[in-house]
Amino acid sequence: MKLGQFSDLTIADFNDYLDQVYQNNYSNKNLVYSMRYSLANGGKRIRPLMVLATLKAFQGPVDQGMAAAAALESIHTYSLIHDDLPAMDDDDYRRGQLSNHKAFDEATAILAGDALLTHAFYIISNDDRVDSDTKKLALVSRLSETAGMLGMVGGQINDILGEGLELNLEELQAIHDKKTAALMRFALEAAAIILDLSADIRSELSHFASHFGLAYQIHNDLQEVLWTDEQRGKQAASDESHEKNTYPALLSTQGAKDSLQAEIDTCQASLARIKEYNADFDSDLMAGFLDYLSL
Ligand code: GRG
Repeated sequence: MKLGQFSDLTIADFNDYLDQVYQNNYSNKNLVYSMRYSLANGGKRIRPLMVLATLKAFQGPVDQGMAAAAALESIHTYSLIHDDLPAMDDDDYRRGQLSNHKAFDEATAILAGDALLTHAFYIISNDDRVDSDTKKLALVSRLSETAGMLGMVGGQINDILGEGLELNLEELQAIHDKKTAALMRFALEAAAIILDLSADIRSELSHFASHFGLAYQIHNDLQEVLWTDEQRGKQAASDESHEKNTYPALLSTQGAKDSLQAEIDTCQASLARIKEYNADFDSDLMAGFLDYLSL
């Protein structure tokens, strides 16, 4: 199956599920309204899709991944709200619309992020589609590991501490392994937990997700450089790209493109190995994620 075909239907189902989870019928309407604003405003849903497509690729029950997928998107959304705050990136816009603290106010944005983070664990622990408490505990454990100080938040603080320093490639990769790839590892591991997959397959899925995460970050950095090249002229773009630790700043635009291709090749080899472990694995469906990485 092609990922596009799968994602159209599945994302619609996922959005309905998310809508139910975050119904705006609570007394604290402004908080939930602000959470829904950021959950709804145009994200690509790639992380939830990774959970659900992995289940599908192993011919598993896609509906059992909804809670993990919604929890993951909640945490991703909180990270973007907090990342846009004046104390972090100070961005007025996200996905072409006002960022949460501009559409509401800073206190609401901080609390919306806090509530999305906390509710992620509520969603998983109160889910009735995954019928094993052991699996739910494993999902909570892995999500807290990949999102918190051992994962995304740890990567974010190292990124902030590294600003203005000349990091080497290994240091940059270590930051993005935590900041970006860790949540993607959770996506594939969530499916592996639900399906109770073997340790060999789990570790290969994790390998795929780690390299996909790095590729996603390189792609994101390159898009910014190529966009600013177009919009503001090459000199402005290259000046700016040196302020922060990004792949194009460290490796040059061409070097970053080569690294992106190398990560894509690693992902493809990883999918082929999973297929060797399990002949029913739909590697073509998962290869669809690599289409996100075209420039
Ligand atoms: C504030 C705790 C905290 C963490 C922030 C994720 C993050 C860490 C910051 C966001 C900035 C950024 C560029 C992170 C790299 C990961 C990345 C490419 C995020 C954007 O993800 P997409 O493209 O977003 O999947 P959409 O808009 O599609 O949901």
